[in-house]
Formats: sequence, structure tokens, C-alpha cells
Amino acid sequence: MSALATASISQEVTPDLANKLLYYMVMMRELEDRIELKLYRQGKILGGCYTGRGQEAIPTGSAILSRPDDYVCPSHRDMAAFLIRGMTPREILAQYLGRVSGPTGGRDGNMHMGCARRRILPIISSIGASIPVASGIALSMKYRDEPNIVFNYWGDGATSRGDWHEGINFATVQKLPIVYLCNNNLFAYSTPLDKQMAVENVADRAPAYNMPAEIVDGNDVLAVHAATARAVKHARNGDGPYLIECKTFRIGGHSAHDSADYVPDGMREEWSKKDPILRLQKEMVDREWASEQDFKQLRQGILDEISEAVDWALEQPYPDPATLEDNVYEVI
Ligand SMILES: Cc1ncc(C[n+]2csc(CCOP(=O)(O)OP(=O)(O)O)c2C)c(N)n1
Repeated sequence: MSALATASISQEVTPDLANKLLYYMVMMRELEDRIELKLYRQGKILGGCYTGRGQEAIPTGSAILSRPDDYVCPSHRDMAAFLIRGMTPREILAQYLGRVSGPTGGRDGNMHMGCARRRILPIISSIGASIPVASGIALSMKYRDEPNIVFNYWGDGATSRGDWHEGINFATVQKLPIVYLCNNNLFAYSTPLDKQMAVENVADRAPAYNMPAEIVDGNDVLAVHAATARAVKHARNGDGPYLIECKTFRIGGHSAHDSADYVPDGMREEWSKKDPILRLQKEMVDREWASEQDFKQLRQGILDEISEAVDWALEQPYPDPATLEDNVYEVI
């Protein structure tokens, strides 16, 4: 089975679900903006700073369908997946600010974070490396006869790595319960799609593994949600992995230091018109579920929540240098 289909908008969306989706997309946007456009520029965040501006619909529309005992393996563009799994803005900000109260206890200052209790695999910096690990997690679930599944996220660039092919091959042969979410944002750092793969779509790679795949508009959170619901049903049913290729665009640079001058003129402006947040808001207004005033209130509440979390995180201590050698296997 390898049908490439364009998902239609789910008719089963309720106002409650739409509000939840909107909350997480706006929280991701505003939290990342605070991190990149303020804290990073104030010199409070060191090292790389990666955001998923314009891609919020992908982690939101999919991770919202995860159950507490499922596992999520996010990429560096999937802040909403962390939020949906229960990681708080306070914890995330403490992580970025290198404080002891963050998920890595101040060992790292960006998105290389996870949480075993919430079943979030930490982001692995080496692109493509999460795919075999996701296979391993899913295999353990299968061995234990657990009814859980894995959500594994990555970009188009990851699909040209050997790890991707090995991990997918193993998962499909073993019929592992995995939903793959590809954010195809048309660039892997500065490399455009046609310079790193000879097929038009990432989904075109799926038939080689006898894996079902579909292509969706990654800027349409309802379409991502509907496709994920199909994929989840497939994976929970024991029918093996399922790939959803979400077509999108990275509105910012690869990371905060990147002005992305390699992006052709006009492309960013064109994609900005397809902003996933504005799109859901329009849908909600058209269905008479919310008004512009509601959106303003929601955003203000989120901004207040973030400001409170920033103040809290800035008061947290840095790790004690005496703990430097804790949690390492061997000190040479
Ligand atoms: C093996 C490896 N090569 C290079 C890098 C540096 N790097 C980090 S993210 C990235 C781009 C990845 O592109 P893609 O998988 O499409 O994800 P996107 O950043 O577009 O979401 C690169 C080249 C890395 N982390 N790992």
C-alpha cells in the first residue's frame, strides 16, 4: 500500500479541539519568538537557537493525538510537541537559559532536551539519528505487548541520511507501531530539496519500504490532524509504520544566526501568506466559533504566561560546578 493522497479537512473538528490547537500553535510561536527575538539577542542564550516559525501546525496537529503512554521523538522544529506532552514554558525557558531547573539541569542551552517521565525522546543533534532509536522504542513496545505507538518527527534533509533508511527498513520489516511526521520545509539548512534528493516528494521514498504514505498541507493544522488520525489508527491496529509528509516552509533562518540569503526573493513573503495560525483563526471565524477579540485575549494570556515563566527562569541558579562530573559514565 503506498497511496499518495491529499488529506481533506476533517469534518469532525469541534470548537474545543480547534481552541486547543490554536493555543498550542500560538504558545509555540510566542515562546520561540521570546527566545529567539529577545532572550537570544540580549545575549542571555548561548549557542544555536532553532525555531519552527511557520511550521507550528505539524507538531500541534499530530502530537495532540498522542496518549500519555505513547512516545514522541521530536525534531528541532517541534516545540509544540513538548508543550502538548506537558513540558511547561518555565522548564523550557530554564533549559534555554542553561539553568539547573531545566530538563538537562543546565548541561545544555538549547532544544536538546527530553523527558523520560513524559515519554519525550531528547532531540539527538546528529540528523537522522532519532529514526533507528524510534524503531528501538517501538520494538520494545511491541515485545511488551503495549498498545502504545511512537510519533517520530524529522525534516526532509534527514531522509537523505543512511540512518533514516536503516531505521525505516527495520520498522517496516518488523511492522512497528510508528507514525512518521516529515516536516518538508524545502531546505536542509541552505540546501534546497532538489540538491539533496532525486524524487519530488519525501513520500515517494515510501513505496521502496512498502509503507503507506500521504502528503498533506503542513500549514493546515486540521489537515495534519486528520492525516495523523488515519496514521494513528493504522499504527495502533498493528499494521506497521505510516508516513505523513507535511509540505511547509521554514519562515526564519536555519537558526538565529542565519539570515537565509539563499532563499529566493519573494518565497518567504509568499509562504507568510499561508501562516498556519492565521489560517486556523480564519477557519474558526468562518465557522462562527471565535472572534478577533477572542484571539487577542488568547494571545495576551499566553504573553503573560511567558513573561511570568521568563522571570521565574531568570531567577533559577546555574548548575553547581561541583556537579560537573555527575551523570557521566566515565571521567578520564
Ligand atoms: C549528520 C548531521 N549533519 C549535519 C548537521 C547540521 N545540521 C543540523 S540541522 C541541519 C539541517 C537539517 O535539515 P532537515 O532535516 O531538512 O531539517 P530542518 O532543519 O529543515 O527542519 C543540518 C545540516 C547535523 N546536525 N547532523
